[in-house]
This record gives sequence, structure tokens and C-alpha cells, in this order.
Amino acid sequence: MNEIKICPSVVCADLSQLGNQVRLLDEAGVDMFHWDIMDGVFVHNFCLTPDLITACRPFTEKPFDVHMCIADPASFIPEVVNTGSDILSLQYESTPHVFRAVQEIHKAGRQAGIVISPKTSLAEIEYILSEVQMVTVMTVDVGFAGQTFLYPMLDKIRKLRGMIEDRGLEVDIQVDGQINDRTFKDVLEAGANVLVVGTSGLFNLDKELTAAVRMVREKLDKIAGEL
Ligand code: S6P
Ligand code: MG
Repeated sequence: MNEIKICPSVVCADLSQLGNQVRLLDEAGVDMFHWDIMDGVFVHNFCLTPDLITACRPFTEKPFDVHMCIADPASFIPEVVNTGSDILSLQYESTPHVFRAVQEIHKAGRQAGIVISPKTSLAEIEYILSEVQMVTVMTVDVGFAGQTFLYPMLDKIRKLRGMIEDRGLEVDIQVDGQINDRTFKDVLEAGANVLVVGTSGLFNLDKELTAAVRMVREKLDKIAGEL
């Protein structure tokens, strides 16, 4: 089984204290950070920006994954590379030339990820699977925190894990959208290993982030022990 990674969704943190929140989450033992960039075009919402990510980069050395849920992610690769982020995750549906975009990310020395909306089938991404380091399966429609988990995505995760194993690839499966105590077991059983945790999955558990992260880690360790 791939290493289980806790990946807080930074947009769900206290935005007035962002640098400190990143530092506290790092010290509490999270594995990486998830940064949503939204542009009000691909989704009807605005979110974090490259400048904000750059400002928070000095607060941890842990990997930053940037979920580029914007109209034309490929055209913003240089800006996101300049933030010092480690993984650039392209929203698949708004990236017309995915192969070229993935190559550009690799040329910049970063890892490439793709993010697929619930409506996108695995057949669409089969051709690019061997080129990316992570696939994110959206378990809600992209755009907002606090939505409803889409249970049919469990089968997608299961099939994706099978495709990765059949091909002998090393690809992380990240899940994003309502990943919390109610869904941890289901997504891990299905084959996900990178868990994006937001308000219900992490930040609401305890006002002390150290305690909240510890609670998540204990739950995940327990589930992993039972799998
Ligand atoms: C949703 C976005 C996500 C959310 C994350 C946390 O469009 O891409 O990264 O920030 O899923 O929200 P929640 O409430 O669904 O756990
Ligand atoms: Mg996201």
C-alpha cells in the first residue's frame, strides 16, 4: 500500500493567519499542503493565488500541491513554478493540451498531477497515466468546500488503483472533497493514499491544530491497521 498522506486544504485554515497556520500544521505532522487556485471563471469562486502561496512557502519545507482549478491552467505553469511549489495539479477538463502541459511541468523540475472532476471517466486519462506522479479524484464537484461526498467516486478510485497496479506504475491517488471521519475508511479501502482534509476533516476537530492533526493521524493509522 502507498504511504498514507495527510494533506490539509489550506483554504479551510484561518486565512487571517495563513503563514502561522502552515507552520503549525507542519509542526503538527501533516505530510503536504493542498492549495486551491480558483479564478471565478472555471468555477464560480475565487481562492488562493500564486502570490499568497509564495508568501507562505518559507513557513514549511513540506511539499506544496497546487490544485489549478482555473480556466487555463497550462498558461499559469510559470507563475505556479515560481511559488516554489512541488506538485502542479492541472484540472483536466480545462487543460486542452495535457501532454504538453505535463512536459512543461517536468521541464521545470516539478511533479505533475491531474485532477479529474466527477463527470470525467478514467478512459479519458488512461493515455497520460504513465506520465504523471499523482491523479486527484474529485469526490465533489470542484469549486467549494462543504459539499456532499459523491459515493459513486469510490468505484472510480478502485478502478484507478487497479489501472495503476496493472501497469506497474508509482502514482499517488489523491482524493479531494468531503474527506473526513465519515469517508476516510471508504476512500482508503478503495485505494486512495493522499487525503485532502478541510473543515470537517481537520480544522473543525479541535481549535488546536496539533490536536486536530493527531486525531486524524490516529484515525488513519487505525483504519490502515484494519485494511
Ligand atoms: C473544492 C476544493 C477542495 C476543498 C477541500 C476541502 O473545490 O478543490 O480542495 O477545498 O475539499 O473542502 P471539504 O469541505 O470538501 O472537505
Ligand atoms: Mg482542491
